Amino acid sequence: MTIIHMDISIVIPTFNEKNNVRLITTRIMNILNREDCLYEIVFVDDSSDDTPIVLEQLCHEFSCVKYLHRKNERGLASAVVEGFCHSQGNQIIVMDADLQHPPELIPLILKRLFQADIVIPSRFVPGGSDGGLNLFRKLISGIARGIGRISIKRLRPISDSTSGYFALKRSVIHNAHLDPIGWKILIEILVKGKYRTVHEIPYSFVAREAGESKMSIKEQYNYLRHIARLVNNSPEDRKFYSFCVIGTLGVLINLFCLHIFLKLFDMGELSSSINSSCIAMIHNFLWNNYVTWREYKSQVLWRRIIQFPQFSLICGLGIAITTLFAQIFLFLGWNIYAGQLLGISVSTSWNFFANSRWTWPVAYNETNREDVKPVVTQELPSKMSWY
Ligand SMILES: Nc1nc2c(ncn2[C@@H]2O[C@H](COP(=O)(O)OP(=O)(O)O)[C@@H](O)[C@H]2O)c(=O)[nH]1
Ligand SMILES: [Mg+2]
Repeated sequence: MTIIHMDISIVIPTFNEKNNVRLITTRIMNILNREDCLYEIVFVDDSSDDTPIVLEQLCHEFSCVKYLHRKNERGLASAVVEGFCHSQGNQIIVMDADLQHPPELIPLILKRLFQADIVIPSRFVPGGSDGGLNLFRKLISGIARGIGRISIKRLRPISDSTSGYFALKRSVIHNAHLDPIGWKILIEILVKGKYRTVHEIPYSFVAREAGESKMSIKEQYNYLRHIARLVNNSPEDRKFYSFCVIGTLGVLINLFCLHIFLKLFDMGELSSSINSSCIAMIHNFLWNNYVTWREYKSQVLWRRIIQFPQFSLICGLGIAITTLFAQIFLFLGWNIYAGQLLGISVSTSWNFFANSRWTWPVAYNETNREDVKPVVTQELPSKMSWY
């Protein structure tokens, strides 16, 4: 038996693309037949129209074409995962069937895939454009990308993390449990994959000529669910949100206790304020110890003893930072609420950083060890003059 060593798999999800699949196949073949490589084009199809018939014809005509038809199943991202399982190439390129992703970029993508683990043709690096989208879609897509970047650390340096056009070495997804919701398979790979380097290439997203977009409001909702699930499963991202939620709860508890001490116990203002702050601080410490940094509780006794005073000291400095901002704004004749708000943002970041660094130091070390920060590079448009 001869074992065929496949170099490249092009995975293409399709839903009702009968007028596009032949075109995309011939354009890819025209390009890859010029390269010295063994390749396959794998369509994963959920269509309810005649697309499977055209795909069947293509399979008979060209040995490099394969297709898989899923009955009663939908989902772009899950189709791509299925494509990963049924393909063999060491290098995988994922692209849409509707020619919005120019196949002419493939040679450059493959060249860059020698140096980088993941290559992303991007609409948002200098030289790229998302001209193929209308203004409303551009706005929605921008907001979606922004939410992803704010929520998930690994997406932050990537300019086009929602791109449907990307390439990766198979080793990136080896042993990764890919379980995406909806459409955006690339964010799943960027969060769960094993990689060191990402390279972005500018390209122009072209307008669709045949067929219509299947993007819907439901898919935007699925995207938010997907982001929420990824955050929940990623300790490095979950920690900060958990810290903020506990901090907000702490403020409410602080105000509630202040009210009780003043009105029910008739205590003085100063002692009511100090007592309620202490209660809130204990509340925050316990929750952070058992939830935010739950994976990193120290086993060393002396460290456990000094943890609470350390936490209080750091948070005390945080209160001083907030007060300082409010006072500076007041001094400059600006709005004190704006100053307080800015102070809260700065002190929250300080509290989180300092407690990660000193109160739960194992967490800090672990985070740094696990999180070998991927290097993200971008192609200079001048290098692409041939394209
Ligand atoms: N297998 C599969 N492919 C899909 C599904 N929805 C969309 N696609 C394909 O995914 C690609 C991108 O979809 P498209 O509607 O062009 O999205 P847009 O470019 O964001 O407007 C196209 O090749 C579609 O045929 C689906 O549910 N299953
Ligand atoms: Mg499209």
